[in-house]
Amino acid sequence: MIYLQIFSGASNMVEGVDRSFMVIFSISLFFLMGITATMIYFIVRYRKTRNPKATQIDGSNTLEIIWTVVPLILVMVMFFYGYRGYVIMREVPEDAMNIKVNGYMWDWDFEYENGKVSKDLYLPINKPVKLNLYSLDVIHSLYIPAFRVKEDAVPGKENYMWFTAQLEGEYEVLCAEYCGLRHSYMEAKAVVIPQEKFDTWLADYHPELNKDPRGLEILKANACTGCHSLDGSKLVGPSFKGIFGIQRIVLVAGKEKTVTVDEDYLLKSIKEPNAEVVKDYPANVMQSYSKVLTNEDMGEIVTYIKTLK
Ligand SMILES: [Cu+2]
Repeated sequence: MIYLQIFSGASNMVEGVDRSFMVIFSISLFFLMGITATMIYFIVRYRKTRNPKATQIDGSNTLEIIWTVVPLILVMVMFFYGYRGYVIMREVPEDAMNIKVNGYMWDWDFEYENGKVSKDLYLPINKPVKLNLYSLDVIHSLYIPAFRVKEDAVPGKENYMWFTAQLEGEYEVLCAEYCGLRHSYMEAKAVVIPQEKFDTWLADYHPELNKDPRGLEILKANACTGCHSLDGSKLVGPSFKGIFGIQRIVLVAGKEKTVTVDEDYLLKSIKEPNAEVVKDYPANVMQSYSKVLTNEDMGEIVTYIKTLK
């Protein structure tokens, strides 16, 4: 696990961001120390026993000009370094490699130009890449601290970031916009490898083998798996694993009832998720999917859930 990553040359954005940070940090540190020291000096120098009668001061043009002009210059200096770093981030080189990033509750998908989809962000070293950011549900934010890049993925809006990875290694990818219960699990790896290795990795793609069953595709596309695991682990809702055919205690209007998880129950749970909620799971968390999914889609989901023994 990588806790802190201060790799000075991990990407081409590091220099601009770190310089801007250090400029603001130095100015802030200077004033923090200066103001604190002056304050302590004044408390001692002008305490009641030493200075019993307060002096009345009536304006000073010189002072007012100084404390207007000096901060103005300082914020312009901060703006200059911030802007210089920012402009580079928004101007994507023409030869950049495009990667489509889908953020959803609660995972990242990285889709390459040949259609390969990866859970981790593989990157060739010294090659500019443009990440086109999309969200399938709520606002997320793609954050790679070591590369000093962070951009929001906003539903219904296109956003992007670009950078050149300059140091081989593995780096943390995080979500930096609180997006719900499993926000903190929304992590991935950025893996920077030499171009030849990357080409091999990218070419190792077999759409016909990798293709998910249709039901699973629908579950993923609608972010169902954010709340319902496929491996038996308990998330917000019950896991889909081994669920078909078993009996469950559900609550119907506050009363317990035993149901068999069959096709009818699964379809009803998709259309009216709050009608018969399994005991010990929160109610009113899921919304109805009757307007989102077609009957055919729902059938595919049920067919897929049957296979999860
Ligand atoms: Cu998120």
